Amino acid sequence: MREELQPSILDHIVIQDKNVSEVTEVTLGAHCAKVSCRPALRPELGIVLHLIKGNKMITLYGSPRSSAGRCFWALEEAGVPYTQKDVDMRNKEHKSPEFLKINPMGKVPAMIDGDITLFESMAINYYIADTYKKELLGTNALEKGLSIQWSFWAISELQPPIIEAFIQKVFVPEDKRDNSVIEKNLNKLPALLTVLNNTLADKKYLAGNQFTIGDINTASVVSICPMMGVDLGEYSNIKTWLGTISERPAFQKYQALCK
Ligand SMILES: N[C@@H](CCC(=O)N[C@@H](CS)C(=O)NCC(=O)O)C(=O)O
Repeated sequence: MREELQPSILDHIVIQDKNVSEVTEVTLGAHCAKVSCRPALRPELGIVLHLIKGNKMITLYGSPRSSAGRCFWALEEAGVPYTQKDVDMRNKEHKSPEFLKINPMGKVPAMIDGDITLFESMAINYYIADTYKKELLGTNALEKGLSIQWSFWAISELQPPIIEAFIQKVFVPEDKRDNSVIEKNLNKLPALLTVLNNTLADKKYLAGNQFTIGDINTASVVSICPMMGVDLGEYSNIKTWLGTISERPAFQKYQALCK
């Protein structure tokens, strides 16, 4: 299968060695006639070709250790080059007029890709998959539905009690801390984690055999649990699932960014 690159459509290509993060940009023109493979169709060459339309490169705002982390993971899974921009929360840069133009909520992450600006980490991840690696959406209607189902579940059911407890434990000074809020919210977690554990009894990933954005979005929330003193060891299927996921090279690259 051949596809000639058209300089009128593509401004430049990015050639990325699979094993290193270094990226070489090649301007189309003289070179374009020599490049005739589709992205990721020539793994034997050891290179991945990213076709960048309109000279755009993703910029992701936020630290990999924040809610932006799941987006860095998705970018690594998609194998797409990106630029990371720190937002100085201590100096309230996230509430500055400039940043509010990017995310009117004044939060990270936010993403700019060419003329597209998005916020909400899980939505950003679906955009990354849809634009750069469609299989991460799921490969059929059921997988796609399950991927979205578990993302919605993670953000609307699992994350709120974790965050409530997290805020009390981490941000509220000890003398002002309300332990009843921590207890009430942590008590909600076993029922939720049991639902997740049960669904993973006969599945490798949340959508079945296909790893999707739903796994990234859900695992990134579940991974906060141990920080709250929740022992995931009681949930053997969740542990197996997290173990499988943690072997993914993209996950390991994302983890390295967090150090
Ligand atoms: N639902 C949002 C949550 C984003 C969020 O709460 N980000 C935190 C950092 S982890 C933030 O920017 N907080 C600043 C604030 O709330 O003022 C998402 O998933 O993108």
